[in-house]
Amino acid sequence: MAYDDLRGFIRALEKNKQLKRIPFEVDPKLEIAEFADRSVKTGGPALLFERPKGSACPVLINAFASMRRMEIALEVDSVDEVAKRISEYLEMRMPEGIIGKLKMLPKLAEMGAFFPKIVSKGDCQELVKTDGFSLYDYPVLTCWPQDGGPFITLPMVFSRHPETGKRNCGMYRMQIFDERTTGMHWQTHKQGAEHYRRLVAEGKQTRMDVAVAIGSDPATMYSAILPLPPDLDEMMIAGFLRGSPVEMVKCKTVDLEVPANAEIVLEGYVELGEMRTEGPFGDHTGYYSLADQYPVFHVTCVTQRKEPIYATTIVGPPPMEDFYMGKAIERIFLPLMRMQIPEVRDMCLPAEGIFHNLMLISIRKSYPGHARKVMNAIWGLGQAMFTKCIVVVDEDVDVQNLSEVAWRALNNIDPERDIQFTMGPIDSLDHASRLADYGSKMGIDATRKWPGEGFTREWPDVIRMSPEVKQRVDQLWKKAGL
Ligand SMILES: Cc1cc2nc3c(=O)[nH]c(=O)nc-3n(C[C@H](O)[C@H](O)[C@H](O)COP(=O)(O)O)c2cc1C
Ligand SMILES: [Mn+2]
Repeated sequence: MAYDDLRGFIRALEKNKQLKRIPFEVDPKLEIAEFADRSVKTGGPALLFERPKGSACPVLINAFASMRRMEIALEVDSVDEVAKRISEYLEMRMPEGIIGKLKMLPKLAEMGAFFPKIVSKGDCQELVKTDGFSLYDYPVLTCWPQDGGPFITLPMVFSRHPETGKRNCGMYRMQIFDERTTGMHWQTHKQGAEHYRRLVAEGKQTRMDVAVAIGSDPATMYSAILPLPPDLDEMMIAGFLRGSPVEMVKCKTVDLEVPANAEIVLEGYVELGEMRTEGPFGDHTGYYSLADQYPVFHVTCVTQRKEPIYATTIVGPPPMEDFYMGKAIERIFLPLMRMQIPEVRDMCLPAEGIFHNLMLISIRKSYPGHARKVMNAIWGLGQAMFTKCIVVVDEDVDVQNLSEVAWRALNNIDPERDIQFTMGPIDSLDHASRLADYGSKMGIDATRKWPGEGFTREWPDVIRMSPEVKQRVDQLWKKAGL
Protein backbone atom coordinates (compact mmCIF):
# COMPACT_ATOMS: atom_id res chain seq x y z
CA MET A 1 0.00 0.00 0.00
CA ALA A 2 1.44 3.34 -1.07
CA TYR A 3 2.04 5.90 1.65
CA ASP A 4 -0.62 8.61 1.69
CA ASP A 5 1.85 11.29 2.62
CA LEU A 6 4.92 12.19 4.64
CA ARG A 7 3.11 11.25 7.84
CA GLY A 8 2.48 7.72 6.62
CA PHE A 9 6.21 7.42 5.96
CA ILE A 10 7.04 8.77 9.42
CA ARG A 11 4.70 6.18 10.98
CA ALA A 12 6.42 3.41 9.03
CA LEU A 13 9.85 4.62 10.10
CA GLU A 14 8.70 4.70 13.69
CA LYS A 15 7.17 1.25 13.50
CA ASN A 16 10.47 -0.08 12.17
CA LYS A 17 12.42 1.66 14.94
CA GLN A 18 14.08 3.90 12.38
CA LEU A 19 13.04 7.24 13.83
CA LYS A 20 13.77 9.13 17.01
CA ARG A 21 11.70 12.05 18.22
CA ILE A 22 13.59 14.88 19.86
CA PRO A 23 11.15 16.53 22.27
CA PHE A 24 13.29 19.44 23.44
CA GLU A 25 14.34 22.65 21.76
CA VAL A 26 17.15 22.43 19.18
CA ASP A 27 18.30 25.29 16.96
CA PRO A 28 17.77 24.95 13.17
CA LYS A 29 20.85 27.11 12.94
CA LEU A 30 23.70 24.53 12.85
CA GLU A 31 22.53 22.41 15.81
CA ILE A 32 20.04 20.24 13.91
CA ALA A 33 22.67 19.75 11.21
CA GLU A 34 25.19 18.53 13.78
CA PHE A 35 22.61 16.07 15.12
CA ALA A 36 21.89 14.82 11.61
CA ASP A 37 25.57 14.46 10.71
CA ARG A 38 26.36 12.49 13.84
CA SER A 39 23.33 10.28 13.41
CA VAL A 40 24.10 9.32 9.83
CA LYS A 41 27.80 8.76 10.54
CA THR A 42 27.02 6.42 13.44
CA GLY A 43 24.23 4.48 11.73
CA GLY A 44 21.65 6.31 13.84
CA PRO A 45 17.96 6.80 13.09
CA ALA A 46 15.98 9.45 11.24
CA LEU A 47 15.27 12.41 13.51
CA LEU A 48 12.06 14.31 14.12
CA PHE A 49 12.71 17.55 15.97
CA GLU A 50 9.43 18.42 17.64
CA ARG A 51 10.54 21.79 18.95
CA PRO A 52 12.92 23.52 16.56
CA LYS A 53 13.89 26.87 17.99
CA GLY A 54 11.86 29.76 16.60
CA SER A 55 9.23 27.75 14.71
CA ALA A 56 6.05 25.84 15.42
CA CYS A 57 6.82 23.38 12.66
CA PRO A 58 8.59 20.05 13.42
CA VAL A 59 11.66 19.13 11.35
CA LEU A 60 12.19 15.70 9.77
CA ILE A 61 15.73 14.85 8.71
CA ASN A 62 17.64 11.70 7.66
CA ALA A 63 14.40 9.96 6.63
CA PHE A 64 16.26 8.33 3.69
CA ALA A 65 19.62 8.05 5.42
CA SER A 66 20.26 4.27 5.31
CA MET A 67 19.60 1.41 2.91
CA ARG A 68 16.91 0.13 5.29
CA ARG A 69 15.17 3.50 5.22
CA MET A 70 15.40 3.61 1.42
CA GLU A 71 13.67 0.20 1.43
CA ILE A 72 10.96 1.46 3.76
CA ALA A 73 10.59 4.56 1.57
CA LEU A 74 10.14 2.45 -1.56
CA GLU A 75 8.22 -0.31 0.29
CA VAL A 76 10.57 -3.11 -0.74
CA ASP A 77 12.82 -5.59 1.03
CA SER A 78 15.67 -4.62 -1.26
CA VAL A 79 15.96 -1.78 -3.77
CA ASP A 80 16.95 -4.45 -6.30
CA GLU A 81 13.24 -5.28 -6.39
CA VAL A 82 12.62 -1.91 -8.00
CA ALA A 83 15.36 -2.64 -10.55
CA LYS A 84 13.71 -5.99 -11.24
CA ARG A 85 10.32 -4.38 -11.80
CA ILE A 86 11.90 -1.96 -14.25
CA SER A 87 13.64 -4.82 -16.08
CA GLU A 88 10.31 -6.60 -16.46
CA TYR A 89 8.84 -3.61 -18.24
CA LEU A 90 11.92 -3.11 -20.37
CA GLU A 91 11.86 -6.74 -21.42
CA MET A 92 8.19 -6.63 -22.30
CA ARG A 93 7.83 -7.68 -25.92
CA MET A 94 4.82 -8.00 -28.18
CA PRO A 95 3.63 -11.43 -27.13
CA GLU A 96 2.82 -14.18 -29.61
CA GLY A 97 -0.78 -15.29 -29.99
CA ILE A 98 -3.95 -14.33 -28.24
CA ILE A 99 -3.13 -16.03 -24.93
CA GLY A 100 0.14 -14.14 -24.68
CA LYS A 101 -1.59 -10.87 -25.45
CA LEU A 102 -4.21 -11.54 -22.77
CA LYS A 103 -1.47 -12.32 -20.29
CA MET A 104 0.04 -8.92 -20.96
CA LEU A 105 -3.16 -7.03 -20.18
CA PRO A 106 -2.70 -6.80 -16.40
CA LYS A 107 0.80 -5.39 -16.91
CA LEU A 108 -0.53 -2.78 -19.30
CA ALA A 109 -3.38 -1.92 -16.94
CA GLU A 110 -0.81 -1.54 -14.17
CA MET A 111 1.05 0.89 -16.39
CA GLY A 112 -2.05 3.05 -16.75
CA ALA A 113 -2.10 3.36 -12.97
CA PHE A 114 1.19 5.24 -12.93
CA PHE A 115 -0.05 8.43 -14.55
CA PRO A 116 -0.64 11.30 -12.15
CA LYS A 117 -4.22 12.21 -11.43
CA ILE A 118 -5.63 15.71 -10.98
CA VAL A 119 -7.77 16.06 -7.88
CA SER A 120 -9.81 19.09 -6.85
CA LYS A 121 -8.76 19.26 -3.22
CA GLY A 122 -5.53 18.65 -1.41
CA ASP A 123 -4.28 18.72 2.16
CA CYS A 124 -1.49 20.98 0.97
CA GLN A 125 -4.08 23.74 0.57
CA GLU A 126 -5.70 23.58 4.00
CA LEU A 127 -4.32 27.06 4.53
CA VAL A 128 -3.80 29.52 1.68
CA LYS A 129 -1.77 32.62 2.41
CA THR A 130 -1.30 35.30 -0.21
CA ASP A 131 -0.40 37.87 2.39
CA GLY A 132 1.08 38.04 5.85
CA PHE A 133 3.40 35.07 5.44
CA SER A 134 7.12 34.79 5.98
CA LEU A 135 9.60 32.12 5.01
CA TYR A 136 11.18 32.71 8.41
CA ASP A 137 8.11 31.03 9.96
CA TYR A 138 9.59 27.71 8.85
CA PRO A 139 12.53 26.03 10.57
CA VAL A 140 14.82 26.21 7.54
CA LEU A 141 18.28 24.96 8.45
CA THR A 142 21.52 26.81 8.35
CA CYS A 143 23.65 23.72 7.74
CA TRP A 144 27.32 24.68 8.06
CA PRO A 145 29.23 27.58 9.64
CA GLN A 146 30.23 29.30 6.39
CA ASP A 147 26.84 28.92 4.67
CA GLY A 148 25.41 32.09 3.13
CA GLY A 149 22.20 31.66 5.13
CA PRO A 150 19.42 29.17 5.68
CA PHE A 151 18.71 26.80 2.76
CA ILE A 152 15.65 24.77 1.85
CA THR A 153 17.42 21.53 0.95
CA LEU A 154 14.70 19.03 0.02
CA PRO A 155 12.33 20.99 -2.23
CA MET A 156 10.44 19.59 -5.19
CA VAL A 157 10.70 22.41 -7.73
CA PHE A 158 8.00 22.32 -10.42
CA SER A 159 8.12 24.17 -13.72
CA ARG A 160 6.81 23.75 -17.23
CA HIS A 161 8.67 23.57 -20.56
CA PRO A 162 7.39 26.57 -22.52
CA GLU A 163 7.48 24.74 -25.87
CA THR A 164 6.12 21.32 -24.96
CA GLY A 165 4.12 22.29 -21.88
CA LYS A 166 5.65 19.29 -20.14
CA ARG A 167 6.14 19.41 -16.42
CA ASN A 168 9.45 18.93 -14.64
CA CYS A 169 10.19 18.34 -11.01
CA GLY A 170 13.76 18.69 -9.78
CA MET A 171 15.34 19.06 -6.39
CA TYR A 172 17.25 22.34 -6.35
CA ARG A 173 18.26 23.94 -3.06
CA MET A 174 16.87 27.36 -2.23
CA GLN A 175 18.67 29.92 -0.10
CA ILE A 176 16.36 32.12 1.94
CA PHE A 177 17.17 35.76 1.12
CA ASP A 178 14.29 37.39 2.99
CA GLU A 179 10.69 36.76 4.03
CA ARG A 180 9.52 36.14 0.47
CA THR A 181 12.58 35.64 -1.69
CA THR A 182 14.95 32.74 -2.21
CA GLY A 183 17.68 31.69 -4.56
CA MET A 184 16.89 29.09 -7.23
CA HIS A 185 19.94 26.87 -7.55
CA TRP A 186 19.08 24.93 -10.68
CA GLN A 187 22.43 24.17 -12.21
CA THR A 188 22.91 24.88 -15.87
CA HIS A 189 22.49 21.22 -16.97
CA LYS A 190 19.21 20.69 -15.11
CA GLN A 191 15.69 20.93 -16.48
CA GLY A 192 14.59 23.95 -14.44
CA ALA A 193 17.49 25.90 -15.97
CA GLU A 194 16.52 24.67 -19.45
CA HIS A 195 12.91 25.83 -19.00
CA TYR A 196 14.25 29.19 -17.91
CA ARG A 197 16.56 29.44 -20.94
CA ARG A 198 13.75 28.53 -23.34
CA LEU A 199 11.52 31.20 -21.85
CA VAL A 200 14.27 33.80 -22.16
CA ALA A 201 14.86 32.76 -25.78
CA GLU A 202 11.16 33.02 -26.61
CA GLY A 203 11.13 36.57 -25.26
CA LYS A 204 7.35 36.50 -24.78
CA GLN A 205 7.20 36.96 -21.04
CA THR A 206 9.24 38.39 -18.22
CA ARG A 207 8.43 35.83 -15.55
CA MET A 208 8.55 32.09 -15.14
CA ASP A 209 5.98 30.38 -12.93
CA VAL A 210 7.49 28.07 -10.33
CA ALA A 211 5.88 26.02 -7.56
CA VAL A 212 7.83 24.32 -4.81
CA ALA A 213 6.42 21.45 -2.77
CA ILE A 214 8.11 20.47 0.49
CA GLY A 215 7.37 17.13 2.18
CA SER A 216 5.31 14.45 0.42
CA ASP A 217 5.13 10.67 0.35
CA PRO A 218 8.68 9.31 0.04
CA ALA A 219 8.50 7.99 -3.55
CA THR A 220 7.27 11.34 -4.81
CA MET A 221 9.99 13.22 -2.95
CA TYR A 222 12.59 10.78 -4.19
CA SER A 223 11.48 11.11 -7.81
CA ALA A 224 12.69 14.74 -7.78
CA ILE A 225 16.34 13.68 -7.64
CA LEU A 226 16.24 10.88 -10.21
CA PRO A 227 18.42 11.47 -13.28
CA LEU A 228 15.58 10.99 -15.75
CA PRO A 229 15.53 11.95 -19.42
CA PRO A 230 14.43 15.60 -19.76
CA ASP A 231 10.84 15.08 -20.83
CA LEU A 232 9.96 12.16 -18.59
CA ASP A 233 7.51 13.31 -15.92
CA GLU A 234 8.91 12.67 -12.45
CA MET A 235 5.33 12.35 -11.18
CA MET A 236 4.75 9.42 -13.54
CA ILE A 237 7.89 7.71 -12.23
CA ALA A 238 6.75 8.44 -8.68
CA GLY A 239 3.47 6.71 -9.56
CA PHE A 240 5.45 3.71 -10.80
CA LEU A 241 7.60 3.62 -7.66
CA ARG A 242 4.67 3.85 -5.25
CA GLY A 243 2.41 1.64 -7.37
CA SER A 244 -0.35 4.19 -7.25
CA PRO A 245 -0.89 7.46 -9.12
CA VAL A 246 0.36 10.68 -7.60
CA GLU A 247 -2.59 12.94 -6.88
CA MET A 248 -1.88 16.43 -8.10
CA VAL A 249 -3.79 19.58 -7.23
CA LYS A 250 -3.79 22.83 -9.20
CA CYS A 251 -1.86 25.64 -7.58
CA LYS A 252 -3.84 28.66 -6.38
CA THR A 253 -1.91 31.39 -8.17
CA VAL A 254 0.28 29.79 -10.85
CA ASP A 255 -0.48 27.48 -13.76
CA LEU A 256 1.19 24.42 -12.26
CA GLU A 257 0.17 21.38 -10.25
CA VAL A 258 1.78 20.02 -7.09
CA PRO A 259 1.35 16.79 -5.10
CA ALA A 260 -1.92 17.20 -3.17
CA ASN A 261 -0.41 15.51 -0.12
CA ALA A 262 2.47 18.00 0.26
CA GLU A 263 3.13 19.61 3.63
CA ILE A 264 4.04 23.07 2.37
CA VAL A 265 3.83 24.66 -1.10
CA LEU A 266 5.51 27.87 -2.21
CA GLU A 267 3.99 29.43 -5.32
CA GLY A 268 5.62 32.26 -7.19
CA TYR A 269 7.83 33.28 -10.05
CA VAL A 270 11.38 33.71 -11.20
CA GLU A 271 11.94 37.07 -12.86
CA LEU A 272 13.82 36.40 -16.10
CA GLY A 273 17.23 38.06 -16.06
CA GLU A 274 17.28 38.74 -12.34
CA MET A 275 20.35 37.17 -10.73
CA ARG A 276 21.64 37.29 -7.22
CA THR A 277 24.60 35.94 -5.31
CA GLU A 278 23.78 32.49 -3.94
CA GLY A 279 25.95 30.58 -1.47
CA PRO A 280 28.40 29.67 -0.20
CA PHE A 281 26.86 26.35 0.80
CA GLY A 282 28.42 23.34 2.51
CA ASP A 283 27.78 20.92 -0.33
CA HIS A 284 27.68 17.20 -0.97
CA THR A 285 31.25 17.30 -2.23
CA GLY A 286 32.26 17.85 1.40
CA TYR A 287 33.50 21.31 0.43
CA TYR A 288 31.71 24.61 0.40
CA SER A 289 30.43 25.38 -3.05
CA LEU A 290 31.44 28.96 -3.74
CA ALA A 291 29.01 31.83 -3.98
CA ASP A 292 27.77 32.32 -7.54
CA GLN A 293 25.05 34.08 -9.51
CA TYR A 294 21.69 32.28 -9.65
CA PRO A 295 18.08 33.24 -10.44
CA VAL A 296 15.79 34.55 -7.72
CA PHE A 297 12.47 33.00 -6.70
CA HIS A 298 9.74 35.35 -5.49
CA VAL A 299 7.13 33.66 -3.34
CA THR A 300 3.69 35.17 -3.85
CA CYS A 301 1.54 32.58 -2.12
CA VAL A 302 2.08 29.87 0.48
CA THR A 303 -0.32 26.97 0.84
CA GLN A 304 0.11 24.37 3.55
CA ARG A 305 -1.43 21.95 5.97
CA LYS A 306 -2.67 23.43 9.23
CA GLU A 307 0.26 21.90 11.10
CA PRO A 308 2.91 21.09 8.56
CA ILE A 309 6.05 19.05 9.08
CA TYR A 310 9.17 20.47 7.46
CA ALA A 311 11.21 17.81 5.63
CA THR A 312 14.87 18.54 5.05
CA THR A 313 18.36 17.09 4.72
CA ILE A 314 21.94 18.20 5.02
CA VAL A 315 24.78 17.38 2.68
CA GLY A 316 28.49 17.47 3.53
CA PRO A 317 31.49 15.19 3.88
CA PRO A 318 30.33 11.69 2.88
CA PRO A 319 28.55 9.53 3.71
CA MET A 320 25.45 11.64 4.24
CA GLU A 321 21.77 11.04 3.61
CA ASP A 322 22.23 11.78 -0.10
CA PHE A 323 24.73 8.90 -0.39
CA TYR A 324 21.94 6.41 0.38
CA MET A 325 19.59 8.15 -2.03
CA GLY A 326 22.36 7.90 -4.64
CA LYS A 327 23.12 4.27 -3.83
CA ALA A 328 19.49 3.40 -4.52
CA ILE A 329 19.72 5.30 -7.82
CA GLU A 330 22.77 3.21 -8.71
CA ARG A 331 20.79 -0.01 -8.17
CA ILE A 332 17.54 1.18 -9.75
CA PHE A 333 19.17 2.65 -12.85
CA LEU A 334 21.48 -0.28 -13.59
CA PRO A 335 18.90 -2.07 -15.79
CA LEU A 336 18.22 1.17 -17.67
CA MET A 337 21.91 1.67 -18.25
CA ARG A 338 22.25 -1.92 -19.39
CA MET A 339 19.52 -1.38 -21.93
CA GLN A 340 21.81 1.09 -23.70
CA ILE A 341 25.16 -0.46 -22.74
CA PRO A 342 24.32 -4.17 -22.40
CA GLU A 343 27.92 -5.26 -21.88
CA VAL A 344 27.82 -3.57 -18.44
CA ARG A 345 27.63 -6.17 -15.65
CA ASP A 346 27.63 -3.98 -12.58
CA MET A 347 28.53 -0.48 -11.47
CA CYS A 348 29.43 1.17 -8.20
CA LEU A 349 29.47 4.82 -7.17
CA PRO A 350 31.53 4.81 -3.95
CA ALA A 351 30.61 7.33 -1.25
CA GLU A 352 33.99 9.04 -1.54
CA GLY A 353 33.29 9.78 -5.20
CA ILE A 354 30.18 11.90 -4.42
CA PHE A 355 28.14 10.35 -7.28
CA HIS A 356 29.96 11.98 -10.14
CA ASN A 357 33.65 11.82 -9.28
CA LEU A 358 34.11 8.08 -9.55
CA MET A 359 32.30 5.24 -11.28
CA LEU A 360 33.58 1.68 -11.09
CA ILE A 361 32.13 -0.45 -13.83
CA SER A 362 32.56 -4.07 -14.87
CA ILE A 363 31.99 -5.18 -18.44
CA ARG A 364 31.92 -8.34 -20.50
CA LYS A 365 34.70 -7.41 -22.89
CA SER A 366 34.10 -8.62 -26.44
CA TYR A 367 36.31 -6.60 -28.76
CA PRO A 368 39.42 -4.42 -28.77
CA GLY A 369 38.79 -0.97 -27.32
CA HIS A 370 35.60 -2.11 -25.63
CA ALA A 371 36.40 -0.43 -22.30
CA ARG A 372 36.85 2.90 -24.08
CA LYS A 373 33.58 2.48 -25.92
CA VAL A 374 31.86 2.02 -22.55
CA MET A 375 33.54 5.13 -21.09
CA ASN A 376 32.36 7.20 -24.04
CA ALA A 377 28.84 5.82 -23.75
CA ILE A 378 28.73 6.79 -20.07
CA TRP A 379 29.99 10.28 -20.82
CA GLY A 380 27.10 10.56 -23.26
CA LEU A 381 24.43 9.17 -20.98
CA GLY A 382 22.25 11.76 -19.21
CA GLN A 383 23.65 12.96 -15.90
CA ALA A 384 26.31 10.22 -16.04
CA MET A 385 28.05 12.72 -18.34
CA PHE A 386 29.41 14.35 -15.18
CA THR A 387 31.48 11.28 -14.23
CA LYS A 388 34.98 12.61 -13.66
CA CYS A 389 36.74 9.28 -13.36
CA ILE A 390 35.55 5.95 -14.79
CA VAL A 391 37.37 2.72 -13.97
CA VAL A 392 36.46 -0.15 -16.29
CA VAL A 393 37.26 -3.68 -15.16
CA ASP A 394 36.51 -7.16 -16.51
CA GLU A 395 33.36 -8.96 -15.43
CA ASP A 396 35.13 -11.21 -12.92
CA VAL A 397 35.94 -8.21 -10.72
CA ASP A 398 33.40 -7.34 -8.03
CA VAL A 399 33.00 -3.58 -8.33
CA GLN A 400 31.15 -3.40 -5.01
CA ASN A 401 34.41 -4.42 -3.35
CA LEU A 402 36.58 -1.31 -3.48
CA SER A 403 39.67 -3.12 -2.27
CA GLU A 404 39.34 -5.72 -5.01
CA VAL A 405 38.91 -3.02 -7.65
CA ALA A 406 41.97 -1.11 -6.44
CA TRP A 407 44.06 -4.28 -6.38
CA ARG A 408 43.01 -5.52 -9.80
CA ALA A 409 42.92 -2.14 -11.56
CA LEU A 410 46.30 -1.02 -10.30
CA ASN A 411 47.84 -4.31 -11.42
CA ASN A 412 46.28 -4.18 -14.84
CA ILE A 413 47.22 -0.75 -16.08
CA ASP A 414 50.12 0.67 -18.00
CA PRO A 415 49.10 4.21 -17.09
CA GLU A 416 50.29 6.01 -20.18
CA ARG A 417 48.58 3.49 -22.38
CA ASP A 418 45.39 2.86 -20.41
CA ILE A 419 44.31 6.26 -19.17
CA GLN A 420 42.12 8.19 -21.53
CA PHE A 421 41.41 11.88 -21.06
CA THR A 422 38.54 13.70 -22.62
CA MET A 423 36.86 17.10 -22.34
CA GLY A 424 33.23 17.86 -21.68
CA PRO A 425 30.59 19.23 -19.34
CA ILE A 426 31.51 19.11 -15.64
CA ASP A 427 29.20 19.13 -12.65
CA SER A 428 28.59 22.70 -11.47
CA LEU A 429 29.79 21.73 -7.98
CA ASP A 430 33.27 20.75 -9.19
CA HIS A 431 35.70 23.31 -7.81
CA ALA A 432 38.84 21.94 -9.49
CA SER A 433 37.91 22.15 -13.18
CA ARG A 434 39.70 24.93 -15.07
CA LEU A 435 36.39 26.56 -15.93
CA ALA A 436 33.00 26.33 -14.26
CA ASP A 437 30.92 23.54 -15.85
CA TYR A 438 33.63 22.57 -18.37
CA GLY A 439 36.75 20.49 -17.99
CA SER A 440 38.42 17.13 -18.34
CA LYS A 441 37.47 13.60 -17.39
CA MET A 442 39.51 10.46 -17.09
CA GLY A 443 38.78 6.88 -17.99
CA ILE A 444 40.97 4.02 -16.84
CA ASP A 445 40.91 0.88 -18.92
CA ALA A 446 41.75 -1.70 -16.26
CA THR A 447 40.55 -4.67 -18.27
CA ARG A 448 42.90 -7.42 -19.34
CA LYS A 449 44.66 -6.26 -22.52
CA TRP A 450 44.30 -8.21 -25.73
CA PRO A 451 46.65 -8.85 -28.67
CA GLY A 452 44.10 -6.92 -30.75
CA GLU A 453 44.95 -3.94 -28.60
CA GLY A 454 48.66 -4.35 -29.28
CA PHE A 455 49.40 -6.35 -26.14
CA THR A 456 51.51 -9.30 -27.27
CA ARG A 457 53.07 -10.31 -23.97
CA GLU A 458 51.60 -13.13 -21.93
CA TRP A 459 48.89 -12.11 -19.41
CA PRO A 460 49.04 -13.96 -16.07
CA ASP A 461 46.14 -15.54 -14.19
CA VAL A 462 44.97 -14.26 -10.82
CA ILE A 463 46.22 -16.55 -8.04
CA ARG A 464 43.55 -18.92 -6.73
CA MET A 465 43.99 -22.13 -4.69
CA SER A 466 42.56 -25.28 -6.28
CA PRO A 467 39.14 -26.28 -4.91
CA GLU A 468 40.27 -29.83 -3.97
CA VAL A 469 43.03 -28.52 -1.75
CA LYS A 470 40.67 -26.02 -0.19
CA GLN A 471 38.18 -28.75 0.60
CA ARG A 472 40.82 -30.95 2.17
CA VAL A 473 42.25 -28.14 4.26
CA ASP A 474 38.74 -27.27 5.42
CA GLN A 475 38.77 -30.57 7.28
CA LEU A 476 42.39 -30.43 8.42
CA TRP A 477 41.79 -26.89 9.64
CA LYS A 478 39.21 -28.16 12.11
CA LYS A 479 41.45 -31.01 13.11
CA ALA A 480 44.20 -28.54 13.88
CA GLY A 481 41.77 -26.73 16.17
CA LEU A 482 42.19 -23.47 14.27
C1 LIG B 1 19.64 16.72 -1.37
C2 LIG B 1 19.86 17.08 -2.81
C3 LIG B 1 20.05 18.41 -3.17
C4 LIG B 1 20.26 18.77 -4.49
N1 LIG B 1 20.46 20.08 -4.80
C5 LIG B 1 20.61 20.45 -6.10
C6 LIG B 1 20.76 21.82 -6.44
O1 LIG B 1 20.81 22.70 -5.59
N2 LIG B 1 20.88 22.14 -7.75
C7 LIG B 1 20.85 21.20 -8.74
O2 LIG B 1 20.91 21.56 -9.91
N3 LIG B 1 20.71 19.88 -8.44
C8 LIG B 1 20.59 19.49 -7.15
N4 LIG B 1 20.44 18.17 -6.83
C9 LIG B 1 20.47 17.17 -7.91
C10 LIG B 1 19.20 17.18 -8.73
O3 LIG B 1 18.07 17.07 -7.90
C11 LIG B 1 19.21 16.04 -9.74
O4 LIG B 1 20.28 16.26 -10.62
C12 LIG B 1 17.92 15.88 -10.51
O5 LIG B 1 18.00 14.74 -11.32
C13 LIG B 1 17.62 17.06 -11.39
O6 LIG B 1 16.39 16.85 -12.03
P1 LIG B 1 16.10 17.41 -13.50
O7 LIG B 1 16.88 16.56 -14.47
O8 LIG B 1 14.63 17.24 -13.67
O9 LIG B 1 16.53 18.82 -13.56
C14 LIG B 1 20.25 17.78 -5.50
C15 LIG B 1 20.06 16.45 -5.14
C16 LIG B 1 19.87 16.09 -3.82
C17 LIG B 1 19.68 14.66 -3.46
MN1 LIG C 1 13.47 16.01 -14.93
